[in-house]
Amino acid sequence: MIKAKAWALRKHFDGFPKDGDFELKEEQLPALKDGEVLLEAVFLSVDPYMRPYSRVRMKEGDVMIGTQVAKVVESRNSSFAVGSYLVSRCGWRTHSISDGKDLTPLLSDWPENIPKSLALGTLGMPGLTALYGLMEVCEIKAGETVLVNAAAGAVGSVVGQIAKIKGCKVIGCAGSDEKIAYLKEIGFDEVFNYKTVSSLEDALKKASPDGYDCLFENVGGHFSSVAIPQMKTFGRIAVCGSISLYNDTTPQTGPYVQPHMIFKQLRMEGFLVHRWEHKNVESLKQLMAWVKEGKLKYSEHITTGFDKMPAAFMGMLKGDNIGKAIVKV
Ligand SMILES: NC(=O)c1ccc[n+]([C@@H]2O[C@H](COP(=O)([O-])OP(=O)(O)OC[C@H]3O[C@@H](n4cnc5c(N)ncnc54)[C@H](OP(=O)(O)O)[C@@H]3O)[C@@H](O)[C@H]2O)c1
Ligand SMILES: *[C@@H]1O[C@H](CO)[C@@H](O)[C@H](O)[C@H]1NC(C)=O
Ligand SMILES: CC(=O)N[C@H]1CO[C@H](CO)[C@@H](O)[C@@H]1O
Repeated sequence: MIKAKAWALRKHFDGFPKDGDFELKEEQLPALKDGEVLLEAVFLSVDPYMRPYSRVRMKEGDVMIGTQVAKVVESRNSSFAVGSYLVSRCGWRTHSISDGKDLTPLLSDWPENIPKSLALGTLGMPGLTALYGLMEVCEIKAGETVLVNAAAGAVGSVVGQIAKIKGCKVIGCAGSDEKIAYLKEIGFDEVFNYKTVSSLEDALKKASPDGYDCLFENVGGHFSSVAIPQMKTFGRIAVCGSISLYNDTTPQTGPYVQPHMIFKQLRMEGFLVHRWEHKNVESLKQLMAWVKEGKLKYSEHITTGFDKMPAAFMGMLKGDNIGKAIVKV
């Protein structure tokens, strides 16, 4: 019999998450039934959505939601070979049993020299989010100017690079000078540290005096209020995330967007990556091809130890990560 460890939500987050909001539990897993597989976590993902979804998808005591790259260690289902790797949505657990329904195998020809953890980042949900937000929502065209915030993160770093591949000019901002150096290294045209510029408005005007065709919005709040007036006529805004608002207890208010939306004839659309799930296999193949060609570079911020899951999650919210925040068991 296997003893699994799992991190549960002990108490709903109130403002920024705290150590005491999490609780480490042990679970005894039963023997496998026909059709089931036993999974062992190899890499776990910590993502911003866990903060807002904790309120609506979880009750106190539930295991934290999330995905992981897992290895099949025992199988009573011929579709899943022992030793194979897949992405599971079983949450913050070291071991789990699945009937196979919520499992996504890694691309079949995954190269040896590409870390499997990328299935949680550039070659997984965040990479797909970047691709769909740019291609389906912003509908970027060569020659356009794209602005992305949280640019050094899992989604943002892929957004900038795909926009470059598609022939756009890319402006990105992030919260440290080390991140800014990284963004230059991976080909962003203009970059700035939003925490140290004296005026966000001036920084945006300086980075692109003609304004922006597309805004890939990861941050929301104040940034959004300042960036929307900098859009060009017929600009498109893909509302992907609003991390600056996720742990508010009192809602923030800001300037109203309607006049800019009207007079600049802007389009603003929120989206969830799952909308284009039917295209995921071909999209992942495209992302993999760019990675292999060296056109899409990746960085990971890896924390070692399942016991450090809460710290890794809180660290990501605070901006510790360049690229995807990952926990290695
Ligand atoms: N719609 C969808 O389907 C979908 C899917 C995936 C992700 N998302 C959203 O996309 C965004 C990025 O996700 P990710 O997984 O790529 O995370 P990430 O960017 O790798 O990590 C979060 C980053 O957000 C930045 N940040 C935190 N608080 C901030 C604040 N108050 N103002 C500005 N920046 C702040 C931090 O970087 P700095 O050092 O730069 O501050 C931090 O590193 C999130 O909003 C997430 O919810 C949406
Ligand atoms: C294996 O799992 C899949 C997905 O849940 C299921 O459709 C299939 O019937 C299972 N196969 C066997 C042999 O149990
Ligand atoms: C009130 C509070 O704790 N605000 C923080 C919420 O989390 C973001 C990062 O996710 C911080 O930037 C805020 O300062």
